[in-house]
Amino acid sequence: MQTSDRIRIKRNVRTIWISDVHLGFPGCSADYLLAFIRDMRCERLYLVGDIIDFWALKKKRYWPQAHNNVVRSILGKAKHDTRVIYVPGNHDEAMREYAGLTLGNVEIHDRIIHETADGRRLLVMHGDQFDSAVVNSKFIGLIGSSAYELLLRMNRYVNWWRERMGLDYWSLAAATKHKVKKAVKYISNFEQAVAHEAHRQQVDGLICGHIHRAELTRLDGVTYMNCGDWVESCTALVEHHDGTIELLKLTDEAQVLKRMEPIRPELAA
Ligand SMILES: [Mn+2]
Repeated sequence: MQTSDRIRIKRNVRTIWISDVHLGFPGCSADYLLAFIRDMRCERLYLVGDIIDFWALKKKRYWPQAHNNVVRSILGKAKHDTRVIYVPGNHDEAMREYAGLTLGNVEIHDRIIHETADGRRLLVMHGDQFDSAVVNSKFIGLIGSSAYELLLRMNRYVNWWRERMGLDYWSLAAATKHKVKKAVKYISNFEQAVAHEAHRQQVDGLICGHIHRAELTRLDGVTYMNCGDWVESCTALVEHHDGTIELLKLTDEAQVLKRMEPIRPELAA
């Protein structure tokens, strides 16, 4: 059965956010993603990091045709009527050096604020920036202090260490299976750090990825949205033309997991 026969969406939306695609990693569900991208029309497509998995490619060269097709499909959208914005993550960190540039119609930003049709301001970033704080719950207690700010600035060294130790998101996936308590603590620390950052940046919400756990919820007065991933969950966030945001899961049919109505629909274009 062809993947394209199974997924029929044909939807026109204002914005799509996807993250943690991990092209170059054998676990990437490239066929599903391709079907999703081809069936959606959008004005803006945000690639919220870990799109190409350079860590996996460094270990083993793996790049099947399906992964080329995903890249071509995205570049094709960028060439025509979609504004494509690439916000790199830790697995494609090299792209961060090119923040501010537009390569092949793809804009690269380290982080960027998206304004919804109903006027909400959402900060879009990958989320690995919080790693140094979330790995240990002692650090999360430092939120708001100068030690916490320093910790976040030191994060690139944490990533460097993680890459060399061969630690990546799988440590979380493994933790979920074997040490449920620890994983729950990790996720709640991550969400707390996200909410804090949203307040600090004075935005209405934050969209990220990184922990491979899709979410759309209110937290400490801000909206926390996580794109999930295209390794296991096959999820995406979409914004409709009135500012409604939905979390979609690609199964046989696109399934709406969670939905957030526009706050001020009268402002919607
Ligand atoms: Mn990541």
